[in-house]
Amino acid sequence: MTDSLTLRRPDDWHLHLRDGAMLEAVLPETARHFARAIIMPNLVPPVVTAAQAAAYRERILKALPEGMDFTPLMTLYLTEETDPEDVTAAYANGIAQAVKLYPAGATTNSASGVRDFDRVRPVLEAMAAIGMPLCVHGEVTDPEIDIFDREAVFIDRVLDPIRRATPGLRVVMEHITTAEGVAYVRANPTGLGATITTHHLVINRNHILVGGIKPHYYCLPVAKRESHRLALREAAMSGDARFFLGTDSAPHVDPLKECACGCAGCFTATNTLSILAEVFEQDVRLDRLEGFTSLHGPAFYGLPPNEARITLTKGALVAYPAKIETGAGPVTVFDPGFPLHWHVS
Ligand code: OTD
Ligand code: ZN
Ligand code: ZN
Repeated sequence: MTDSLTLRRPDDWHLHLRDGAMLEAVLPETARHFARAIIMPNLVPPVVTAAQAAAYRERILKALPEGMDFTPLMTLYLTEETDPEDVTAAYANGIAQAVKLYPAGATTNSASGVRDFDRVRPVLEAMAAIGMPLCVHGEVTDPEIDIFDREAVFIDRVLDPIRRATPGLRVVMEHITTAEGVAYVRANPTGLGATITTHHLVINRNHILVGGIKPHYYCLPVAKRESHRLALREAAMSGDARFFLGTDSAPHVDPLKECACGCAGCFTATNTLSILAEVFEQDVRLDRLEGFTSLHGPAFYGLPPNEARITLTKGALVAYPAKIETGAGPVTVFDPGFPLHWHVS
């Protein structure tokens, strides 16, 4: 039986760090284990320009505790006014690694996102020309489409047409939640990757709704039925380099989750690696964990994998706080619903 596992230090290819007091509290939770992360730009106001991304990057580095080693990889929030030249210069200068596409209204702080996809064509074409990845929140916002179908419909109505119209555009389908998402990646061998979150490997929609509503399991895209969770697990553990970890760890203070109109987002930074080790072990795939957490993402983004290593050791129950305290209020840590035994060092 394996009880110790050494991996290259992982990266998180989709992370929400927020700003101010929340940033200060959640950043160490990620930096403790992860070397790099793709930082989501959905602040209020959003991080749209290269100058805004550079300033946000400085705030992150300033909030990083002494002695911690962490590199934020910045993204630009795509709007209908985004200037293609600002985007390509940001990529060339290393200020931003990717652009983030939010359909307007699809998720938290996405109001400035894209309504008319034709209006961002020049940006997408400029990105395709230089190989800059587009990270996509793949859900339609049409009120007539059932929330559980929004990802699959987005692939057909929006993503596939955009990719066909923009040859060479490199796309990351963020936080896929469906068997259709997995199948679309598999059917398109070039220029397409997908992140998978920790929580979508663990919960299905029953976990949110059965026996009382569980606000800390509510996120977007919402968890789907069990067959989809199983498809995600299979993809994450398949060894296919197009699937990699993006936790989508998305902190909200408890009063904003535990209320009549609760915010979407699961905060998983604190215990993500212990959960993933447990999940991969459950499916007898610990040998595939390093690819998912530490190798496939850098390969997609054209970056070297980290040289540093972490060790996961199986032992007594892993203790983690139910909540972390932040200057903005308490944030509940994701509860996977099963005990954790893999310690990270
Ligand atoms: N989903 N919450 C948030 C973002 C994500 O779609 C996402 O990336 C958030 O709070 O920023 C969430 O449920
Ligand atoms: Zn999203
Ligand atoms: Zn996110």
